[in-house]
Amino acid sequence: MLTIALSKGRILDDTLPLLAEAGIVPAENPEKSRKLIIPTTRDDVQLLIVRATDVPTYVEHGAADLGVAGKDVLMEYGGQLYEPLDLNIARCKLMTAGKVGAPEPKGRLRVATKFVNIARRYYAEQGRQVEVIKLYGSMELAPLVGLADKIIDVVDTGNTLRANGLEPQELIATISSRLVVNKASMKMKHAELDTLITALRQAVEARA
Ligand code: PRT
Ligand code: MG
Repeated sequence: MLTIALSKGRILDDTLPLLAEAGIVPAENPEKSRKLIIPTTRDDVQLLIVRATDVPTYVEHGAADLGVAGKDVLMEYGGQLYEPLDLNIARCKLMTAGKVGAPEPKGRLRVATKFVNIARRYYAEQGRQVEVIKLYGSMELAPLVGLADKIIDVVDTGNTLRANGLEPQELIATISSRLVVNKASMKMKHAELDTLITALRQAVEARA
């Protein structure tokens, strides 16, 4: 059995067509089903539906053999995972953002984000003193109410920033979703995984 961890929303939407080209189709619609383990048209493959930020955890611990996660989530997680394939989906940018026209604060910068590890690393590399404030969502609010000077978040169109009077500032990384594979599975199930990864790679390349 191969178990694949996926999150609902944009990653599922963009991954299902690639899996279909590799011959794997869910037996029921994961977006509508309340089930968290979804069988597929291949009786040796099942899907686990988990939160986007939990995908690396399921894969690293071997509860799933493989999964799909944004590079932002992987950079924040750290951990020991194989990352054999860039699926080139759910593309966006990881950026700093602040209030439009706000002057660069002197001294210690307050940065609100759910990406606390990335934030600490980024500002440490610049030798900049920061206070990192952990949030779980609605990061755009923080500079508006004086909780933070800046945020770090993923940006696609930039509409969410603009709607809140914020502007993108520094680019930290360009992001896409990656296939991640458990290290022990890569050894124990090498033939099956190799076939699947090759099929997915061909599906990705056929689109480029
Ligand atoms: O929603 P949940 O809290 O469960 O987790 P999540 O937000 O991490 O998951 P999900 O499904 O929203 O995102 C999964 C992955 O998609 C992320 O890890 C990114 O790699 C990638 N991705 C691509 C994005 C976006 N584009 C994106 N635009 N993730 C989030 N957004 C947010 C953005 O922060 C903003 O709030 O969508 C909103 C709209 O963006 P704009 O710039 O188009 O306005
Ligand atoms: Mg989300």
